[in-house]
Amino acid sequence: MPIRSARSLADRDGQLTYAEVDRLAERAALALLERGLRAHDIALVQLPNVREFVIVFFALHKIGVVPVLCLPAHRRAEIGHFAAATGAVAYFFAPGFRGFDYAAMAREVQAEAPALRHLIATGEGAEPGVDYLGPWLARDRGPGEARAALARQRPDPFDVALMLLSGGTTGVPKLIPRTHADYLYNARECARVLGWSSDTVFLAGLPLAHNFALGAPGMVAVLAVGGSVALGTSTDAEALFEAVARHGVTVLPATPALLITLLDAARRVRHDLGSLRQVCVGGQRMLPELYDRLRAALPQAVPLHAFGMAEGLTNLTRPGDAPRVARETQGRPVSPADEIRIVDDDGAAVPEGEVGELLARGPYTIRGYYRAAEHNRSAFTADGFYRTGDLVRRHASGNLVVEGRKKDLINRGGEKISAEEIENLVLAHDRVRMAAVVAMPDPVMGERACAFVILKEGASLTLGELNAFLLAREIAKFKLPERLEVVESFPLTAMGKVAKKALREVIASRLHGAEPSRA
Ligand code: J2J
Repeated sequence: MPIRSARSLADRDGQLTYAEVDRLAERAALALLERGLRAHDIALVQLPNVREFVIVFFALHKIGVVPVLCLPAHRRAEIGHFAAATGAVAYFFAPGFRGFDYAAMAREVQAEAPALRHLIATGEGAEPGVDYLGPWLARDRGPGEARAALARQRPDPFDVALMLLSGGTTGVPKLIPRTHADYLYNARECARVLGWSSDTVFLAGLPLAHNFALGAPGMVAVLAVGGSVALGTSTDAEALFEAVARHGVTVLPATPALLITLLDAARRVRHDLGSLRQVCVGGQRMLPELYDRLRAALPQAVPLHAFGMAEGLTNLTRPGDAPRVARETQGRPVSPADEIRIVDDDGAAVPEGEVGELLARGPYTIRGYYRAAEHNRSAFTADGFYRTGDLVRRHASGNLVVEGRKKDLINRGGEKISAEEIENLVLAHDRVRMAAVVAMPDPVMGERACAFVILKEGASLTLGELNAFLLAREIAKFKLPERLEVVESFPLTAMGKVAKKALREVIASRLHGAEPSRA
């Protein structure tokens, strides 16, 4: 069914008006209150892009419970860590999503997290110890009771509203606390600069748990201006194109990796994509060549760059930017109150137009990660600027161009993998003496993870063996190294640290066939 009326939410089960979403969120909020959840409690939310994501998100906001937005791909290691780090009292999941048994994982996590009292699943069911959203959402209590009970719970706008997960350069992902006021402001500024309105129909195919699809510029931004949101659980080209045609989608967010797949499919697709007005590309740099392909394939849609981060600062190109600026730059901050600096290794401003690290401060950029005092000392400057770890330069137009990064992570199709996190796991293998995980170039994903290892005397190891070992640690699959390079020694920097830049060059040249591969 096309989204004909503004102000609606559609998923594969049909369409809901804002009022219906609100009523369902009220019902869920009341059920949570009855089970003893209270303001400032923390809840892990691991839901795909289905209506329950939106209902639970707003239900928690109504009573001041803080969702930690986990990715559906996360597994026991990550979920267990979030539960332990936050003392979460509730965990929301979709039992059989993509064939994975989330209920079994929930039980295992719960066994080690005494505070985790409530396991709450979508749909209906009868697993002991699990509550189901289905019956909660079906129970009508009349508006009087609901409104009165919820009015007393209304959170303060400056309270933490949600926690996002950091792209991660540290051993374990850091949690990013965002307040109601800052998040909504960020989302509204995105909607404003992109000219969104009640005519906007946004297709969330990327996970809503990501800041990009959630708010900047995502679902919350669309809802803030009375537009409509279509939810998709698949990033399959056929499914997304079908959704564009069915709902009359005007805005499609994508990573460059997804866009490449979509453009390849666009040649043979039969769906009508004529409604698309903006394709918003972020998470990784979209190269000018990809921008050109997008323009040629969808001439009616404006390609936009989104260079954002869950920590705050959102940069966007504007629909009115000159073609050269729109093609070559990653945009500029959305708020006039955003402050940015581009600095060298000593923290001094680089000369205009030169490359340096981007620092950001402003009304919606965090001043610290959750419970990470020590990490915060290095991740922020003394005067409160967030060190993004991104290397940028200012374009003559004033927009920013992303030239690289300082931080030690792998950006796999927009999904961030902390090198340190994976190195620690690889090092736990009893045949491994030293490990360094680096990015290797990939034509679609942009980057994939390559593990360089030094083995113990006489030992051998294959990629399959390593990954079986890592999977047994129950981590998200997207973090697995996709290539293993066994070496005798690591190049070192002058400081005696592993020279990752040199390792990146080694693997890049091997992939280009300059040197024979040993994997
Ligand atoms: C280059 N690098 C980019 C881009 C993010 C909008 C869009 C993306 C994110 C996101 C987001 C990039 N070109 N266009 O939160 O609101 C890299 C940078 C950045 C890191 C943040 C949003 N867009 N990046 O990707 O928190 O390295 O947010 O610091 O997942 O992704 O990652 P994340």
